Amino acid sequence: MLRRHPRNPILTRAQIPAIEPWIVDPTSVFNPGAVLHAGRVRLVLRVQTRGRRTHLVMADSADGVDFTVERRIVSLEGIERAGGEIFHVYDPRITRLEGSCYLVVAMDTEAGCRMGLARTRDFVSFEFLGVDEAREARNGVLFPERIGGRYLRLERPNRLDPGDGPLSGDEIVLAESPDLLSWRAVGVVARGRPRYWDERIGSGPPPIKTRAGWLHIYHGVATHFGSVHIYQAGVLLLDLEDPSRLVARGSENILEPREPYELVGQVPNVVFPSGIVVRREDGEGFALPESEALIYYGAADTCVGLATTTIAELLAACRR
Ligand code: BMA
Repeated sequence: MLRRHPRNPILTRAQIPAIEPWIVDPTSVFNPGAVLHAGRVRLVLRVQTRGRRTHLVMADSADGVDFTVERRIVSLEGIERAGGEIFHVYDPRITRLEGSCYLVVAMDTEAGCRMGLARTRDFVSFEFLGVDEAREARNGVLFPERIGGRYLRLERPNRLDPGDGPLSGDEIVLAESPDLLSWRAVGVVARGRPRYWDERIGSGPPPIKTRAGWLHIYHGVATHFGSVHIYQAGVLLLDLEDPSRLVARGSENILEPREPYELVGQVPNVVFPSGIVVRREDGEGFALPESEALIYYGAADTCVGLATTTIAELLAACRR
């Protein structure tokens, strides 16, 4: 039900300019964060080099399809204060909140995977605000507003040990915070469904506010095929006033690897939604049902795909 853009993949490693000596002929670009900023679509790309090092690089577009990639590595000012060695900063999710754009990033550290937070107002300078030391987790996404005075975040605790790779998880948890830095888990909003398409799950892009509730795209991993895991995208809906309450969840995926660039690459069989842009909302910030949604996703951990749909279609998929 998502429509792949005819120009997919919309970003490949061929479009990443050399940023010597750090980025030269990189291996891949994937899992971008996305936001609408001053009428333009901004992506924060995950660029991976042949040394398997990860850098964040910005891209900018007027139409959301044709991107110009900046010749500059995004540096999160103050990240050294996090202490210890940080191996990778990746999979940024961007939320506009109280006039700033916040990035929740995954950080591979000596202690494990942690969620870090950075803020920017202009996409020129990025201020690192802190790291959540208390949690082994990934796929953190902030809500675009406070609810009941609290900041809210969806996150994916890494409690499963697959034995042959990084820790993973099968729950999306709602957490709350008075200050964006200290977080308390409120409860599980969705669990993996063993034997079906979404056995392990984690948040995709930040939730979208609609009159029907918080619309949320997540990724699900089918692990029962043995030789390969299949990453797909699905939708769920959370209650507007109490987002710890699941209102609806689609039973089928809405995007699965089918095209060659999704089936073949660095990690085969992966579509990994990480950014969403909705252009039309009403006066109170609710996305209009007829509004188009641009969904950016990593394909096979190698390139960036774009799939489009409408808010109304996504809401219908939640109830199917
Ligand atoms: C997940 C994350 C993503 C990645 C995906 C598929 O666990 O590491 O960054 O895109 O696996 O490899």
